[in-house]
Amino acid sequence: MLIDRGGNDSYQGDHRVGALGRAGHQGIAWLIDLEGHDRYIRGPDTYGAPEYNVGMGESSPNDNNYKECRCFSLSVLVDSGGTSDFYSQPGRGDGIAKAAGTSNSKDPAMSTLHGLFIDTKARITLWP
Ligand SMILES: [Ca+2]
Ligand SMILES: [Ca+2]
Repeated sequence: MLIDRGGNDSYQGDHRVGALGRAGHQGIAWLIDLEGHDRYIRGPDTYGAPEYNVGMGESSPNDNNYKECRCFSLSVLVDSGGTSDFYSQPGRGDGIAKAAGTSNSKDPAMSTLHGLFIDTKARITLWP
């Protein structure tokens, strides 16, 4: 979990380092930015498997332990405060809120669930 209380930040990552609010293999990842003009840059796919090239509030596949637990990951990216931000990933931007990830009915372990992306003008106060 990463919570940033303020400032103009630049977040960069790829599939190996958490990729900006991205969990995998039944993990949980939260990236919460409460203020500022921020940049979210996810690197190119260097793994060679597009289903792992996800992030910004979307989970990667859960194939390591899916047989045993039949559960998915939880990935969340929240940006609040109403300032404009830059997102390198298509489908992410100011004012967008959506559930992210896809279900793979043929191979559920390869589903990229669950995910949540929220960029909101609302100010979120986690503590006084
Ligand atoms: Ca910030
Ligand atoms: Ca924003």
